[in-house]
Amino acid sequence: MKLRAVLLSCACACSIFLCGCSENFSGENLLHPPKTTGKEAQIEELIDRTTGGSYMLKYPQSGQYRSAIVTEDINNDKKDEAIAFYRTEGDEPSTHMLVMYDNGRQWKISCDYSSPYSDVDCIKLSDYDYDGIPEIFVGFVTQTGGVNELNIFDVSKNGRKVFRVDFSTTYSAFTTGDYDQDAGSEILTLSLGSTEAQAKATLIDYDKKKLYTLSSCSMDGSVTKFENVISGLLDESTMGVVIDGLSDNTYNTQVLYYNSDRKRLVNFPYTTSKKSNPTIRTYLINSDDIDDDGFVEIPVISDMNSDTSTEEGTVAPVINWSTLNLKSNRLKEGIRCVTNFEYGYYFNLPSNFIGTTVAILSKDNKELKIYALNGKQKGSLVMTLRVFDVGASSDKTLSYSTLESYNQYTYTYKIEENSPIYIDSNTLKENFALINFSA
Ligand SMILES: [Ca+2]
Ligand SMILES: [Ca+2]
Ligand SMILES: [Ca+2]
Ligand SMILES: [Ca+2]
Repeated sequence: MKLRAVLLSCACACSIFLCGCSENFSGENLLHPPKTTGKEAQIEELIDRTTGGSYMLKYPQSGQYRSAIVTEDINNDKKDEAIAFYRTEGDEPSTHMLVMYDNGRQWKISCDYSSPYSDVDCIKLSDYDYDGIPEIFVGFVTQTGGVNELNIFDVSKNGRKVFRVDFSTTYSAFTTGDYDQDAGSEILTLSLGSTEAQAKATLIDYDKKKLYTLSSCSMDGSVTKFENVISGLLDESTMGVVIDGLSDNTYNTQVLYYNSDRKRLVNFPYTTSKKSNPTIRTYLINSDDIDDDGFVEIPVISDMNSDTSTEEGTVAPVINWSTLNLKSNRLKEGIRCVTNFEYGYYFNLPSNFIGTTVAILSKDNKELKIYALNGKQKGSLVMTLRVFDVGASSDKTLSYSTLESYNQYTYTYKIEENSPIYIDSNTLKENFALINFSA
């Protein structure tokens, strides 16, 4: 019985979501949300009354909050507030944002803001004025591709009043965090380059009851899309932002951080080095804290130290998961993996393999053989990673041990008995991982 109820409410939520998604905006198709019960019903009734019953909910396109009606206890009084976006006919293309609170008897409106734009990019809650109550950050999608408008709304302590902060700026991506180590959050906006404007990053801070630009710096103008923006530690005391972007047909990484000594925002490598960018890569592989130690790693892809192709195949690409050394402004290599992009796996190289081995991928990419290096030439075979189609005949797979099965493939390995470089089965298994392409 309980399960059925859960499934039903799930189906209702989905139908609201799908209607909100629809761009069909003729009068006959305006949304009348299915009647729900409890808090949701009261919020919907309030929206109904405010709009005269004819409206279409809009949902944020990116970020943490994706539903058309977001409920969250913003002012920490154990009662949720609600934020909803909608459009009404005849009022196109403007989008309304309603902020609502529960006064104990009924839901009331604390803010009805009308934006001239038709879509919502994202909502973010973050406290920049140190009063313990997060502000509501709302991005609207402008008519210019890749450009959004950021607006900020300040919620009163009792949650019953919401003021629009006299500040707005454009951005392609933005994030918030304590980037200057003063225990309060700043806002960091990132803009792509265009014919009218240079690509840049701007760090916005708060002082004397005002938001102001603390520092800004140039960004790579050839980047046309931000693939991944991640805040994290660069060293023990410096929070930075790591940005993976698409530029022509390659990907690269920029690292932004506030240099407290020089009192300015710095972009590695664009404003720190004229040398070629070591992070350029042809594979879409994003920066991440891959070992969960709080520091963000950047993938630097290189070939192993050997001739790049042989009769049996090509040298497998190696990802050097690197961190930025802020003193030298150089990348510091960390975990190294040989990678098979076609069949989607990594093999972390154990320390005794680094500088002593070469990995060769077969022409069909199904076999990855790691050899000991003999000078610069490949020497004896150490181990093999082999991908089989599920159901491959057992006389083929006989000498291999299974690591994992995924989709239609079985991933297997074999360690050579007389290998000149030591590895045991457990170490091999611990160092093998499938790539999570959806992450
Ligand atoms: Ca509340
Ligand atoms: Ca605040
Ligand atoms: Ca700060
Ligand atoms: Ca890490």
